[in-house]
Amino acid sequence: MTGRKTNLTEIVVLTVIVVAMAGCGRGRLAVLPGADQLPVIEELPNPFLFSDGSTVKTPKDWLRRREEIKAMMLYYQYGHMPPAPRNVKAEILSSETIYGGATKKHILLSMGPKRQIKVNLGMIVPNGDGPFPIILKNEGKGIFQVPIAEEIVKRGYIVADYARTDLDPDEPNNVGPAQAAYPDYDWATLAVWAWGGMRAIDYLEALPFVDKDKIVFTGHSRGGKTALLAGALDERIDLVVPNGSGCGGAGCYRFEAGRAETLDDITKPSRFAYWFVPRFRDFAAKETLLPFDQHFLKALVAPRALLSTDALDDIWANPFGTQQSYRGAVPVFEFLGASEKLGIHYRRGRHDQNEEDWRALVDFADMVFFDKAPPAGRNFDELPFEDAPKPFSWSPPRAGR
Ligand code: GTR
Repeated sequence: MTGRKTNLTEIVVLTVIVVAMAGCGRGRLAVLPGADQLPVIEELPNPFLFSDGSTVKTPKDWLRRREEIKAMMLYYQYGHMPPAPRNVKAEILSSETIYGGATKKHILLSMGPKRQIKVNLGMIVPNGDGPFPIILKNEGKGIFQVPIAEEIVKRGYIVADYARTDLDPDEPNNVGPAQAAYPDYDWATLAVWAWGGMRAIDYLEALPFVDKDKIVFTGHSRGGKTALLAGALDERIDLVVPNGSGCGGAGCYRFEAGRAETLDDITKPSRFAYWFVPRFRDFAAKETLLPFDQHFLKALVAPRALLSTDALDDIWANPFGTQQSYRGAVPVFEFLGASEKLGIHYRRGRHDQNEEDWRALVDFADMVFFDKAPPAGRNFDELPFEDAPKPFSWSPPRAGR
């Protein structure tokens, strides 16, 4: 056991250094231990523990640990993305006035080698000069699908959405346009979609009427997984709102209640194996070997803001596990002095990002961006599974020690 631990430590430390030095190109990536070399961790792993066994003691230490967590989660779960191409170009295909003064624009973004990746982006901008906070959503096919867009625009927010399937069509055994443009990267579909959101932000944050300190990124279900991944990695995103994201998103792998989707379910070749790197399936029915759980992804967002919105009857999306990973992320937000930036919201009902979810999102955004108190009865720290046992035994370091 001791011998194995020493090896593991050495490999992980070396790998992190190599990854940091080499960038993200697949050919140059070092190898982390395989599932069969990793120790069993029954509880939610300790995010403050470096892979060499030392602990985070200061917020500065956390920055180093954050890089380690990023490297690990991309290696085992999502794959590595190419850097920003810095050549995102926008063509405005149409522009019209709606809602008595707002502007609705259909934009085609092109990017990457030979600008061969093309992504449709929709945007509705309130009347006036701004700068306005912006809510960007990733969609499947099609754009302009936010259910209460008019209400949100009237509350002073830009709503925007992009068609993630323009980057990757959401089919197995398919090399989509983004993967074809960057064949040297091992990015799986969720990473491709998240990267597309970051590229939309490259364009949006440079617009004079966009408040680049108030960028929200959201999505539903597989789009929620996408949103959380992008939000964990891209520090330009000020508020991340995964909705109904469950397995591979805001739910954790180690704990679930009822028949929620498991790592084994989601990575089956007949289902969504292609959303993840192939080695992720090595952890099917062996979740306790994962050196992380999804509270690590949430922790990467801190000290920026994160709200997960979920439906209590959406059992497959593991609302219970979302509460447990929220609890696992709380200590990191607290440690970084950002406890009020982490929120959770449940409603009754099924798998959807409905009007109620959107209203919760905008109320939370109003609170973190403008210090506006939420309407009476709206809480962002209410845990519906009151009897759930605490999913970890570690305690957070005291900041500044
Ligand atoms: C389900 C899948 C979930 C979720 C959902 C969706 O079938 O099991 O992980 O992603 O699809 O995107 O609607």
